[in-house]
Amino acid sequence: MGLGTRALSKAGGVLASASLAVFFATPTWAQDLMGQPTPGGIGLQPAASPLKHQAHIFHDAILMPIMTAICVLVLGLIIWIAIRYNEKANPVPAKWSHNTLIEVIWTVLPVMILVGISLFSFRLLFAYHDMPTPDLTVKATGNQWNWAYEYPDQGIAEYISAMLPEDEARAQNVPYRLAASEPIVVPVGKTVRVLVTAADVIHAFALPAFGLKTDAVPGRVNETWFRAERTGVFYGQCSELCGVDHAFMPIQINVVTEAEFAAWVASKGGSMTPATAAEAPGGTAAQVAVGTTEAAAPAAPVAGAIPTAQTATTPTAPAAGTAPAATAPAAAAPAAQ
Ligand SMILES: [Cu+2]
Repeated sequence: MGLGTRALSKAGGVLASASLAVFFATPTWAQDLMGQPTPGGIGLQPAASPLKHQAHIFHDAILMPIMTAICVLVLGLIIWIAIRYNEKANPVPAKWSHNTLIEVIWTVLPVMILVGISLFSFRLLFAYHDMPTPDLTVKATGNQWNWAYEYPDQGIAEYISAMLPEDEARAQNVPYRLAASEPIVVPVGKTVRVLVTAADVIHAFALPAFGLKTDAVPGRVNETWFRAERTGVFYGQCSELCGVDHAFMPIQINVVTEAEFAAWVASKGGSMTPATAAEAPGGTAAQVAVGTTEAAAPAAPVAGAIPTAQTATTPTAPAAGTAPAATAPAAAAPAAQ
């Protein structure tokens, strides 16, 4: 019996140190697998953009301590009441009800806590809203069930990004169900504006490492932005239940050097220097120069792109055959569904 207990306690000790090791090892793994979920990972994905760093601070340094303090306080009160005021310890309970002071305290205190949280929350919200002048614009259209991307300023016509089939993902040693057939490619350190819309139902463009989560709504253009701090491959997913294949429309962003980006643009038939903004299909450079975010969401190119996205929903038929957005008639959009 004694031996068994000792063995059990030894096993428990090993387990405890193993779980501690896993806990402390997680950041290292997370570093290795930057941009994707990690086995046994705890906490948020490592940040790779300024906004995500701010979100980490908000979560780790403000929300979690407040939540922990509240939980400890409430648990302490429950334990104290259970011990001090149980039937044995307190056989004759007091008969009073209502205590104005306590009721004021437990109304005002939560309000003050929420107001305190909202100050930091709004600061982060405004940071998301205050996009610096973008260096690059990518339009992302959610389809059932893939993403279509377009680079209006570089003249890269819409192309389809579907989930990489399992055998190809295994062969390339990339994460199945996160890897995409055609990624978004952006240069490192540049402010990338993402115009997000959808062609059929509501999707959501989400990528944890950059702190992105923006609804993709048919007939509407939402805007978000990020600035990648390092090169690498980053994964996200559609984050709005959008149908049976909702889980199979990953988002992959490859962050590369400027030279690699220029080479990729050329390989896509685009140009780093369109002669004028107006010449690029759905070009946004003109609006960028003006510096107004209101003008940054031209309705015509987005609406015009919807029919092409509708017709190319199979992974086997990527960009081939899809026309640049500006050439498609905007009026055809509503008839698609
Ligand atoms: Cu979706």
